[in-house]
Amino acid sequence: MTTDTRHVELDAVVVGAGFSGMYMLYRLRDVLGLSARVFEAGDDVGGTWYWNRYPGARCDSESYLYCFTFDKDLAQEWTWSGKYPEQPEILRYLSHVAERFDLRRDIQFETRVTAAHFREDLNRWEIETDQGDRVLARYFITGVGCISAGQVPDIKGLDSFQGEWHHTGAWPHEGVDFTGKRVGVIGTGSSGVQAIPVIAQQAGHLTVFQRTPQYTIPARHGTVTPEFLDEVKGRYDEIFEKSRWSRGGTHYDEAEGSALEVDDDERRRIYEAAWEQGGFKFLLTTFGDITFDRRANDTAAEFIRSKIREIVDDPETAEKLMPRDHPFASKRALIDTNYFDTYNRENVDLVDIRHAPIEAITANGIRTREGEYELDVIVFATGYDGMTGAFNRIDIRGRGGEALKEKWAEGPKAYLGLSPAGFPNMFMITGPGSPSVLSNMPPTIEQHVEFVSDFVEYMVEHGIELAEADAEAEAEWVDHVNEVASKTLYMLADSWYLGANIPGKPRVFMPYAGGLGVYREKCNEIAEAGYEGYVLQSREPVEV
Ligand code: NA7
Repeated sequence: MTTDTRHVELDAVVVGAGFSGMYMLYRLRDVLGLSARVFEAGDDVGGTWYWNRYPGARCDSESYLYCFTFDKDLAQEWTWSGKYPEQPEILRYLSHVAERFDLRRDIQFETRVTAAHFREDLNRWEIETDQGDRVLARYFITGVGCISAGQVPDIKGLDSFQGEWHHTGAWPHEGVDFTGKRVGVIGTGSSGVQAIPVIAQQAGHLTVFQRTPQYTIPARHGTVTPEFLDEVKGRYDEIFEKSRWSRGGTHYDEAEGSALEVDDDERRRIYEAAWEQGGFKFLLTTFGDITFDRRANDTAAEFIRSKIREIVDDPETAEKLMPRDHPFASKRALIDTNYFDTYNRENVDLVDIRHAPIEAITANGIRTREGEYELDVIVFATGYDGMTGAFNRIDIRGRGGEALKEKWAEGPKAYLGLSPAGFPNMFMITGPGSPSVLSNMPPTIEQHVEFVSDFVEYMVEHGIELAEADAEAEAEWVDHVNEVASKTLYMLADSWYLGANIPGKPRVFMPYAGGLGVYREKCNEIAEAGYEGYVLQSREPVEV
């Protein structure tokens, strides 16, 4: 156990050593010259990619877009092996970044932050950890991730199960051997859709317990050639700049036309081409109104259903796999490799638990209303208490001892998704109310980190002791986030974006759907106007 931070005073404490915490540390320490410490629960860097080691775990953004852009040499020297980066490779990349910038010396691993209280008597944050550390810090910055608080549903009888079970987000480092075993997977979101085809190849038998059928687009994963990487690297400046100002954090030419303004043949041709290219291009580059207009969306949804009909041999299984109760991409759009084909395998069965819900987990497997399925291993691909769950696990208190959890009881509130009013000098990287999970994460994280570090630099230069979001500015931002969301189709699905997967969680759309580029522009305007919407308190009384 490291105890060298007991009762110490630092400029900043950062929670989490994923993309966010690592870059934040670099900016605070190496760019601004401040003292900073990162606390990380895992025993190494990586965040999401440290925990999510399930079979098939892979990023849905293309490799050359899923990386840091702040250092040109770093971008040039790293070589990705595939079109999409797989979990072990992302972890190697982040390890390389940690080494290159000597980050680990200021990261305290195997340490969970348990409490962070704003001490009004000191104008400092007092941070406590499960290792007994107590730190006073001027700035409290969270990089806790949006989908890090794993959710194992409360199903009767789990304790009695005689086999082994795992949640995809807390996968054993040594892996799980499925050879010859009877495996059950509950959940068909991103994690399930990635894991199911890989587990099916190894397991004796796989039963998939599906509550909601999903729209998923083939990734068309494969290796990348040196020529491709050379070409991309030669254009990195242009590619990165475009992704920074885009809606989804990519450099794709985002479509603007309507799916309703072309005839059926042309529409089908465009969808076919995007289906062949694979990945998020289907969502971003086909038609601009898919996420806003239900009739436009229906055309994409029907196209995907036609593909399911084509791919899946058994018509009854195909029917069960066809999503009809929510628009395409109103839940997180999914990218897969051989997902629908997997249901043509002899050793795979699909159980519709919307029709016959799970009643209990027994000693031998899972019992639904219609029967019992004997299993050796259960995989929970059941998702996360998204965006707010990781905050609620820490006792965070602002002015007057107000708990963040209480402040957010009706739904999260924070100015720009960065700063909750009443919590001075607290900044959240990819917090609720920011574009975060709706765009490619690394450029989104970089924008947040750079905004925060520029703000901190401004505070240091201008002798500002405290920066606190103005309650009115916060309320306006939350209204804006809701208003933008209300114009999308996101509101029509029971998704984790809306907290719908967690019993009792308020139904509030949490990320900002305005897009990364628009958000960046707003943040820049706010910074240029002297951090409008924040109340700034000077360190010394200003002489007039
Ligand atoms: P998701 O996307 O939240 O998917 C969870 C899946 O588990 C989804 O199919 C759920 O069905 C299902 N689920 C959740 N709770 C239950 C219960 N109680 N019973 C049965 N089925 C259940 O999580 P992922 O880990 O796949 O992906 C999270 C993010 O990671 C993803 O959005 C990307 O950003 C990367 P439902 O649809 O709710 O009916």
